[in-house]
Amino acid sequence: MITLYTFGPFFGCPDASPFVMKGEMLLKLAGLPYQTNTRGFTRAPKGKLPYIRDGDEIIADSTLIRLHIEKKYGFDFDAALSPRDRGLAWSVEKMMEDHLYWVMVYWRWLIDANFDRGPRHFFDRAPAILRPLICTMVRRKVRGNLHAHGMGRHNDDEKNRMADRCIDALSQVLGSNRYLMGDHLCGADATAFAFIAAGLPDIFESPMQKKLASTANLVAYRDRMMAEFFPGFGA
Ligand SMILES: N[C@@H](CCC(=O)N[C@@H](CS)C(=O)NCC(=O)O)C(=O)O
Repeated sequence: MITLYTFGPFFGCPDASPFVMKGEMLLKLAGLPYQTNTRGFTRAPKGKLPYIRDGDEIIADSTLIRLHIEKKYGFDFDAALSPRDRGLAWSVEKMMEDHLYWVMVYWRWLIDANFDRGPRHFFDRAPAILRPLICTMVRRKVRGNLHAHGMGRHNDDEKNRMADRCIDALSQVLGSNRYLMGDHLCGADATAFAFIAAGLPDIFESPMQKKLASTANLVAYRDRMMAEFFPGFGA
């Protein structure tokens, strides 16, 4: 059976990480049996989660997990989509992963109050004497990642305007569809669900959270997807 390495549920979500939620959704969409394991981070081949173990193979990165499922199991996540919609779905997914994600990282990790309510608790099991040092080091690394990506170089107003356009674009693509691209699920539903779910918890106070929470079709989509795929979690 496939093992998916995860952080575990946090903030009312099936996982703390949108990429892990995406990975789990991909396994669900493909109908593959899997188990989760929250103890794999220190052995993560690329230093990040998710990764999976599938027999003798280890595949790290949610997109590579998708490609692995497509190749090994012959599963086409986008079977219901036209060629144009395949392209659109992939683009929307990458907009969330490579753009919106970094705004989310900023609000979660670099704003003290949000960090205290959220990511600080990832380290609750570390020895008390080391916890402040670990938090400082990890936040420094996150700040460096944000700077290297480029999103971290923008002021709040600039980040907010960029995030708003992403959220509007996502909402426009979803429209009144049941799933992201229409009546049928596709691969990008894994990502759309994961990133909307990760952006909505109101313990992370931010303009981005407020914008998401006031975008009715995205909230309703999160609720529908949560009920269908993670019924234990509620909205
Ligand atoms: N491109 C990767 C991104 C995964 C990723 O950024 N994971 C984050 C959590 S959201 C992580 O594990 N970060 C740990 C670290 O950078 O130390 C994917 O699609 O899986």
